[in-house]
Amino acid sequence: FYYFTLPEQRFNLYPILEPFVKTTKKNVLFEIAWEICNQVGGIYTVIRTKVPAMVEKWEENYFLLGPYFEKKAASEFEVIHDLDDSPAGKTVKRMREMGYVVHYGFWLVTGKPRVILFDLESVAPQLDTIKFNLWEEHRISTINVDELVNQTLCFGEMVRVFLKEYAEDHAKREEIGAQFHEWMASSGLPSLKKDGVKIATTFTTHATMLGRYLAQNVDGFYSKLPFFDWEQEARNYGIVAQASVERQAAQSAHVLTTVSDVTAKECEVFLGRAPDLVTPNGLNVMRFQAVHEFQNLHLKYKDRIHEFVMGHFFPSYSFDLDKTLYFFTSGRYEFSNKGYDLTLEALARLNWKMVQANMDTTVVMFIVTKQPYTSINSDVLQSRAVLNELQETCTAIEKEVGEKLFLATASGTDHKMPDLNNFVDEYWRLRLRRTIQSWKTEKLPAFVTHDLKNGDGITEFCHKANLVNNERDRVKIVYHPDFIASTNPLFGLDYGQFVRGCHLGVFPSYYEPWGYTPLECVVRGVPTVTSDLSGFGDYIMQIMRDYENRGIYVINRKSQTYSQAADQMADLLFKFVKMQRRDRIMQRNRVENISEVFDWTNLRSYYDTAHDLASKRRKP
Ligand code: G6P
Ligand code: 1S3
Repeated sequence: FYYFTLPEQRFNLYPILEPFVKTTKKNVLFEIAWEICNQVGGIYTVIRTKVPAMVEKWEENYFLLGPYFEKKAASEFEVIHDLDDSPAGKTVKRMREMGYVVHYGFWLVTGKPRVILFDLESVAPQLDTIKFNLWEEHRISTINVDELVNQTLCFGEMVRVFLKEYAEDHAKREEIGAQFHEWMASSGLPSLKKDGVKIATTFTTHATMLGRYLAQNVDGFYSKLPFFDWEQEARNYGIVAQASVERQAAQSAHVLTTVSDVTAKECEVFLGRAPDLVTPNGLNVMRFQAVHEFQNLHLKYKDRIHEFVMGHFFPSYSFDLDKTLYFFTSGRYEFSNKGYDLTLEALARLNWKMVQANMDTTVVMFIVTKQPYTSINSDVLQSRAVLNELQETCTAIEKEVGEKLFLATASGTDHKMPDLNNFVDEYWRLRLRRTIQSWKTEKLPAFVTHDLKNGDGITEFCHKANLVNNERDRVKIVYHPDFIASTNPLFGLDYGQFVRGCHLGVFPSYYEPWGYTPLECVVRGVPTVTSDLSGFGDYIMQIMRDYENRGIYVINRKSQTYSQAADQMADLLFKFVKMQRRDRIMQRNRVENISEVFDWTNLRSYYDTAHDLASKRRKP
């Protein structure tokens, strides 16, 4: 159509001819989530890592909608001051005229997409009306909810207004899609449907509210799953508002997706709708040209972990670092959901096996999560500081001895080997002696690095199983109740570097809709343990036969008892600790080789299919 008209005629003729002319509409996609420019958990990773692949497909017709939080926006968001003439820019302008505070700019992540952030304060005075309408129109009860839920309702409302305004102006010329993630972004979705807004909607859930609560609290959750009454359970746990928004959003969208088959079953029960598609999670995978690059990084960061381990353990006793393996687990503190209980049980059994077998290998298990603490344990900080002092003193002595030795041998005439002791002056001798004295301690190395406010499942287990870093134990525990950041004085590594330095990631989750942690190991060439109840484990079993040989160990938690699963895990960990270095190096190569399967350039297609389907359903 455009080819046959002059530019000035286009818009005049269009309304008259539109019914007779088949035009190709421009496709536009809005992706909406609470975690855009606002990191809370895994959804941030999904969207952020998917951006480059999305921008590649949608180019400038891709926008993200998120909440505005000043502090977070300061580091991730760059304002576009002059509103451009793009359709989205115009809708932002319109909303501002209506009195809303809306920020428009770029999200400063790889791909630099356009992002629209809503200041929730600007709609807060209307909260009562928003709640009234949710009840009147959809029978969603939101009274007496906490502040976070109120904020999500404000966000959902601003998203609704934006999309409605946008569609009114552009639906004639554009095929508009909206991709919602989770209930926190989606309280406006039922009204978009009710008002017949011309947008093809997809709702993706990354867990279900009820699944999360029930898996943690009900024994045998999976066998009882088909029989739960969602409404009654939502009332029991005081989450009626969240569960209702989630359920109605799932039912209102043209397409419902979730991240794994595992969660798909929950959707049927708790959301009253089977998902149309499973959209598995990927990463923006960056592989090195040369294989040895990532192997070198393993060695480099392992050396940094060695430093911590020396500082932490060696004042009490030492062991051979060349025969030491680093295992780790990490994630939010959901003791049984994330499988911390099973991990500890299996480690206790592994310890027993290694002691029985008289092995001289040591396993140091890092448990990285977030729990309330007052400060880093002073003994832990002290030994770290003394190690640094020891290192500095030794370096100074090494330099002094080196220089004097060179001088003495070059100028010597008697061809005798000089006595090195003569080259260290009194000052450095004394300093070294003092450092050595403050280095040694009678205490056992702490198994928690911080002073926790309260004991928890991890400390309780360690005490009960006496897994408290006794010298004879082959499995040592370092429970670090804070997430890892490069500013942390104990490791001085960021999370990705820490992962690279380890030998094995351990994540045998009980409730895990997807689970990024094992995947984050795979792309760095680190073998990992997962479970068949996690979305990732379930997916890998579907697409690969020799996953174990490739360094992905899947614990059977579906059909085994807890104790059988612990045995299976202890056996495979035992097998792992008996591997030779050469085998570990080869296994790291094999696991890293899997990375590309999980690159968003491959996995984006699942989302593309969902969006095409939504579009077809909107206009059958
Ligand atoms: C990498 C390095 C090797 C090193 C090895 C240690 O592969 O390239 O030089 O020997 O890591 O492996 P390990 O499993 O013992 O930490
Ligand atoms: C959810 O975050 P979570 O840790 O609360 O979404 C993640 C992204 O899809 C997923 O990996 C995880 O399993 C879910 O539980």
